[in-house]
Amino acid sequence: MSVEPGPGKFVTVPARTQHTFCRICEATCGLEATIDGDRIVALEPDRAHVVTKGYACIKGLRYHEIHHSPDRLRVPLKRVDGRFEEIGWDQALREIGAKVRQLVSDHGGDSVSAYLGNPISFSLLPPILTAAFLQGLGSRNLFQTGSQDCNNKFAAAERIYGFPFIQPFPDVDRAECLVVIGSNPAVSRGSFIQLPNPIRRLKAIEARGGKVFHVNPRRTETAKQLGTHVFIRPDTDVYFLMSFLHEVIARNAADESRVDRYMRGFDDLRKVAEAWPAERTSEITGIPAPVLREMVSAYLEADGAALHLSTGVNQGSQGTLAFWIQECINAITGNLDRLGGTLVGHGFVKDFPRYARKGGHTMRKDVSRIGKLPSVADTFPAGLMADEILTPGDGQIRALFCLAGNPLLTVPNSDGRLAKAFEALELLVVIDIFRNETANHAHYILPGTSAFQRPDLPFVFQSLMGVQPIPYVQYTDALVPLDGEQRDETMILLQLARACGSKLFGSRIASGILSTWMGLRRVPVAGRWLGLTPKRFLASMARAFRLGSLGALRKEPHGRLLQPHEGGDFLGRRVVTEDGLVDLAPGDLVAAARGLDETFEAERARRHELKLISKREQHSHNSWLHNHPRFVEGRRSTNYLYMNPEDARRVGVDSGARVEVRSRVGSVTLPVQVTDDMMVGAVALPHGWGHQGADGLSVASQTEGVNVNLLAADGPDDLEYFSGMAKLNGIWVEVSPAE
Ligand SMILES: Nc1nc2c(c(=O)[nH]1)N[C@H]1C(S)=C(S)[C@@H](COP(=O)(O)OP(=O)(O)OC[C@H]3O[C@@H](n4cnc5c(=O)[nH]c(N)nc54)[C@H](O)[C@@H]3O)O[C@H]1N2
Ligand SMILES: Nc1nc2c(c(=O)[nH]1)N[C@H]1C(S)=C(S)[C@@H](COP(=O)(O)OP(=O)(O)OC[C@H]3O[C@@H](n4cnc5c(=O)[nH]c(N)nc54)[C@H](O)[C@@H]3O)O[C@H]1N2
Ligand code: SF4
Ligand SMILES: [Mo]
Repeated sequence: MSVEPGPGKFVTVPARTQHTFCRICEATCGLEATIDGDRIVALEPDRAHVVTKGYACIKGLRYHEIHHSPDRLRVPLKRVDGRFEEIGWDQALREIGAKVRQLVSDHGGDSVSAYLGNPISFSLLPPILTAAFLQGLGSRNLFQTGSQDCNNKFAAAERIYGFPFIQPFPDVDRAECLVVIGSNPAVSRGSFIQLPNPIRRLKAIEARGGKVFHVNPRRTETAKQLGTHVFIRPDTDVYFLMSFLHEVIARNAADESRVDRYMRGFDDLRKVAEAWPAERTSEITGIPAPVLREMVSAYLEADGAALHLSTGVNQGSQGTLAFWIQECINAITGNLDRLGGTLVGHGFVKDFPRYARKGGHTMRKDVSRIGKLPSVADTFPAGLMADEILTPGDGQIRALFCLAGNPLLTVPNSDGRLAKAFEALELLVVIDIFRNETANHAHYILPGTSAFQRPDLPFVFQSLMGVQPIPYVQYTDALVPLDGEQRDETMILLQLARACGSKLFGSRIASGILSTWMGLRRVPVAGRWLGLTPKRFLASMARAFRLGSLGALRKEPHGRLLQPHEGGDFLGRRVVTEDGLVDLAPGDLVAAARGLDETFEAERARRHELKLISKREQHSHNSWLHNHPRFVEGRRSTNYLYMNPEDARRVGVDSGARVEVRSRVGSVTLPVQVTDDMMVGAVALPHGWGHQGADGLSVASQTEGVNVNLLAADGPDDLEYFSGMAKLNGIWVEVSPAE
């Protein structure tokens, strides 16, 4: 209850309850908020939610405290003589607009770039508008977190299925065998699959007599609760998958009639696999041949099985090849497009891949200025940002808009070269809810909204890719109003577009994704759109998605179930390659697979050296939840290097000792935790730390953790070729006791 002064008396306003959904991770759990005036006083899991059914984690349940943090940005700031001063929106937009117009006219559109961070990607409109904003300026330079977590999947899917966003996911609730490779859903709640309550759902596989395997250099929180854990040496998954495929083919387990009817390239694929019997690869993967065979048997005997690889493999050096082989195994064994195997969702837009492909959306065929790396889903790798900014010449980046991201902690070689590059920018604009490490280098900081201040529909993975085992839709209103001078990111982007002269809706993607579906003709300038509120935008999109009015969606505050999956409606119907067949042997991937002999030998030569992997933590989310006091209490106020007892003995350290970790690129010093959860030869270090200089984050700046990305290399030679993925796992390191 709160008491507000009425005319001449006090009126008591009762606290109210409103349902919404969390936008921290892909699970998008239903939440029930208790709101008192402008304050959210409590969050509970929404027990009546149609899918998440009362599931939520500690991060979502404490999000209101992040939202109400005293450190939240409330006014626009401008850096003057190294200090941040308050500035009005009009002036900020005018000055930013003038600078961008000058840069575009002097140096062309590519001189202006943007980095789209992870949190805002869970809202529907801002990512689409950011792409439109840049395209409207004539810039190709959009960077995004995809090159830190998943672009290899987009690159491979474009080749195999004809479109990057066709992403089959396991039908977890019906599968009888699931092989989880490089994912720890107990902590992450998965990726490229909406997976609230992962433990209950994975345990159910075992309860119905099925099998779950975890292939991982670390015995994870998930593996400790269910299934069989199999250690794999970091960044050797492609060899494991090659042997898996080899074994499947050797057993004649391909479903030949299905392959003949719906796929092409099987003979070439067979040749690729020939070279990789399990005996050969076990030497570097560490997976004994009999163990691999046992997994293959379980997979083939199951009535519905899926291999599911995720971030742990994506962040290695062969992610595109690994994902390609995984998809081929699921496809040729008849598990693709069947209940219990892997499914391809419909999303809310009928035939989106076909339609988007026809319009060329997210299918650009160009290469980066530096390193000539291909664009993926119309973005360039974030690991190129420093080079693109620091290397003079035509198309050099001079301005960067950073929306809800913190590249100075999350991108390889951040803080080293990237910090230097950011200082060299003529314009850095950060749109965030906190003044983070990146914002400290900004010329302007614009205060955005927290998820609870924005109305929303499900984000792109769910709306357009449909990676939902149980399809549903939910709309949420904003829960509380803007505070101070914060603005909704949708409006900020529209206002920036107008100020900078971006022909927002003259651009292809925006006219495709927004104008067409919203039944509107091309509109050349942003000005016309400024009268629209985010809610009206969403209303148009909901109608275009054939979801009805927002009013109707609002009447279903716990979500609305959509048509359940039936399987069998993808192959032969929704594959959008030229001939409609699944391509099992894309030419350039087959050619690259030939090069694996060489990398295999290089791995073999270094098989006794230490390799570093990343680790996610229950109470962290990438770099941005360390500013909550409860999340960094006590021994959680730092990250640790996790190490097997045998390796620790060799280095001569025990738990609590401080060690120096060195890679080719940099070094960090931190305390060690000795644990036999780690494989011998692999060490793990959680990312997202290193906040000591962040004076805008009063809690996080007091923590002691170090930035693991000082150890990861950026630049074209160190990124995976097909996708520009940063190599964040499998980094060669040396560890020694710190002085
Ligand atoms: N070594 C290593 N590095 C990694 C990873 C790893 O596993 N290992 N993981 C990678 C992965 S998977 C990802 S996705 C990236 C993430 O990389 P980034 O997206 O660059 O980093 P985040 O920490 O997610 O940054 C979030 C920023 O968004 C702000 N923010 C939060 N909510 C909102 C909002 O609603 N509006 C606005 N305007 N701002 C908001 C936060 O304050 C914070 O400053 O990091 C990657 N980096
Ligand atoms: N609590 C929490 N939840 C999160 C996040 C967070 O920061 N904190 N981040 C969110 C984001 S942005 C994303 S993208 C998702 C990612 O979610 P997932 O894709 O499920 O990935 P992770 O949970 O990071 O699990 C990666 C696993 O790969 C293992 N691994 C590392 N290297 C290798 C390797 O070379 N081979 C194999 N086979 N395994 C390897 C690691 O030990 C780790 O267990 O999580 C999201 N959820
Ligand atoms: S699992 Fe946690 S962080 Fe992810 S959506 Fe659910 S409540 Fe939010
Ligand atoms: Mo991510």
